[in-house]
Amino acid sequence: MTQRQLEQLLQNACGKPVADCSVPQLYNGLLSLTQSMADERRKTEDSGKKKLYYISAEFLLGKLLSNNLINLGIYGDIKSILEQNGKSLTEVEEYEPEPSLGNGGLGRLAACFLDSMATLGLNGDGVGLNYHMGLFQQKFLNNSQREEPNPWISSPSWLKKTDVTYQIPYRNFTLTSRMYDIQVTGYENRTNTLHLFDLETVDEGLIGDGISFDKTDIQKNLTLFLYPDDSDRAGRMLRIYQQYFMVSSAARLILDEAAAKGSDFTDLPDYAVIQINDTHPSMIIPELIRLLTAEHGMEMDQAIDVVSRCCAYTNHTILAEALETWPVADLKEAVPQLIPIIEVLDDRVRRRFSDPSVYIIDGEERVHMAHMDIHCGFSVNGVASLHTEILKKTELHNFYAIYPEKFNNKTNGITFRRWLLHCNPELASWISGLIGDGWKKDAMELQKLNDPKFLEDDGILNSLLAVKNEKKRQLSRWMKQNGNPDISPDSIFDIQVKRLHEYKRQQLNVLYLIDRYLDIREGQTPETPITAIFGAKAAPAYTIAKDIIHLILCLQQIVNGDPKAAPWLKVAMAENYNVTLAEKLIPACDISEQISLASKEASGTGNMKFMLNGAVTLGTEDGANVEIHELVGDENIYIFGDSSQTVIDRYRSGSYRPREYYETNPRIRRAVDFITGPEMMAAGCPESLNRLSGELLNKDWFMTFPDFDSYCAARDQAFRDYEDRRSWARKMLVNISQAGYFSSDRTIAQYNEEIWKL
Ligand code: 26Q
Repeated sequence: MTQRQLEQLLQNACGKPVADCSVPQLYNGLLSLTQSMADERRKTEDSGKKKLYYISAEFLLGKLLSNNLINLGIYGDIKSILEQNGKSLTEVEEYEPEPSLGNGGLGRLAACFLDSMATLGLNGDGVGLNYHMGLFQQKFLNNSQREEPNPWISSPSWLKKTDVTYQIPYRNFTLTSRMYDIQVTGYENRTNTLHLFDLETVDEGLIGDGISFDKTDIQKNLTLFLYPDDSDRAGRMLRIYQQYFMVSSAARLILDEAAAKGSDFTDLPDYAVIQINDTHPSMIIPELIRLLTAEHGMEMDQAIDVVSRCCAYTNHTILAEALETWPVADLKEAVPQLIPIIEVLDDRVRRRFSDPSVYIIDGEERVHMAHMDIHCGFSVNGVASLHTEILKKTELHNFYAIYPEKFNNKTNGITFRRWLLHCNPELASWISGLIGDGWKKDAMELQKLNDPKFLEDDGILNSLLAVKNEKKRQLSRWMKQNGNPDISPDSIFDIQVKRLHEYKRQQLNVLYLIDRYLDIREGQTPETPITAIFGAKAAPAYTIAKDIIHLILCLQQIVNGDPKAAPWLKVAMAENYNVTLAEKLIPACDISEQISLASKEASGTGNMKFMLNGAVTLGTEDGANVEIHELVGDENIYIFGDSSQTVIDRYRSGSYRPREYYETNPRIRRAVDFITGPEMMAAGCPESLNRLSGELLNKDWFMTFPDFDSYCAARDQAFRDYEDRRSWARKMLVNISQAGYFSSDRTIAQYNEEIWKL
């Protein structure tokens, strides 16, 4: 298609000449143009019999317009058409609301996987829920997080209403679910679909102050929010209602699609493979068995066998509190029809195995969702090699002993379309200038960059630094225009962005910053000024996580307001961290903070995005950091802290006493005392700061103190090494060149070869 023809299509879609359109009109026109182009790439004829269903409570998509334009191969043409007409694609991009259907890594992974499945031409759709308010919007008020609803669905929207509806039965009532579809365009390939089920009767008027609402009014609230506060029973019940709504709709869709292709359901595994993304969709197992037996007349044994050959489970965490268990009584209250099925499954386990640790229903009458997945699925995978090893050796050891053949590793990946082509076109074209365009389809070609002819060429290294510099300038401008602290692009950008969680240890980062700040006040200034950037949302009911945000914001106020320190150290916590913001922050990063307590971060995927964009990792030997370390070598990463084995042993022995570190390590004592010192107390809320300091001194469950000294040493070393710009640029280049392994195209190819077999 020529640019003229494309412009004509766009003009038709907008209903008037491009030059006469407002930004919203251009957005509407581009949206409908891309939707119709995507539809043309829907390959029904060669879809094949078998389909993958990726079922997930979250799909953290990010904005869709640019990604679709890139994948349809028209980004450059559209950009210049708009420019020729005096319009800016950037303004249209900014106008688009970001879908709010996810929270963190698990949801973003699902989105990357959708992109890669379509890109590889695989027949795979996503299935989830259409939360009207999604995850909350974060506002900072009095140095604290405040949550507000995030009404992201605008008109027009990428969501397309379908005619598909299902009746979802609960104990006391039946609800109607309706399917909405979002097209998923692959990079120069087919279009797949994300199916999102929604409740017809949702009432946004239920929302009161902030994000509060009546949690018991299921017929009005079911698809209002992602992860409603489950600190009380009503919240937990709502989660059960939500999960069942998602999986019952998904199960019916899967059976309908298989039947339409000729399945009599005894051969369902030839038509459907179901990837269960963590345990939130696990109820699909008993629900499918129930539908096959109760509504389609299949014998129980056969139904269990058929479903078990369809389902595969991905584990994303070993944190005990995130491994879902539901009281039988709660399930009985909402979805009593599942209880007899779950009891049959548990009964079969008890007849085969004597070890109570592998039962589905435990001695306290709780259903262990992961146990059900492992017994009633054909595959169990972890998301990075260390994580899978820990599952096999420790966390799920008793299951591994029973079913060694089910366990496998699929190291996570990211889509290079969004995380390089889209967010960092400057770097993408710099790379193509050196090694051509092949890496866009085969990410391993990035290794061509790992060549002395580039690594030893000052001109090339300087031009790489210039790209980074430009991205830092862009970020600084954006931060300033959007009410965030003023940051200098000539400082070192040290960034930690991710969900706020104690195991990710934002608090360790803060302890370092306090220490550094106090040093600066005493005259020990760094060579190059440092900017420590944070972005994180805390779950609304997670008190300590909110305390940590409060601590960061108070420190930001103190440090940035101190004329002695501010020229050397800035703290900048960006508000409402989301995919759109990540796309601005990651390309501008020099040092990527991946400092979780070893053994706790299953994989991490931010670490991969930073590496791909030429940041150097400062991290523990945890999750995929281990694989990054192996790929780039000791010279090109900063590793610190106790090993996962040491950590696991320390938990086992119960020997950790944080107070001993506080009493014997003067730097730790100085930093912790600062949290409850007069300056902090004046800036913040004493109750919150005291609680946090008490938590560290008495519990420190994620062991920040034992790693403190080695963290400080590694971080200081990285800051010193940054001074040698030439050798730093070489580290950047090695990181970029080795990032190809972390393309989600590789991950998805492995899922397909070893699990899905489409
Ligand atoms: C559980 C119970 C009750 C309420 C909520 C939850 C819950 C919600 C979300 C539990 C877990 C999550 C999300 C987990 C998540 O994002 N895990 C991340 O998955 C990434 C992709 O595999 C990994 O890279 C990260 O290491 C992992 O933390």
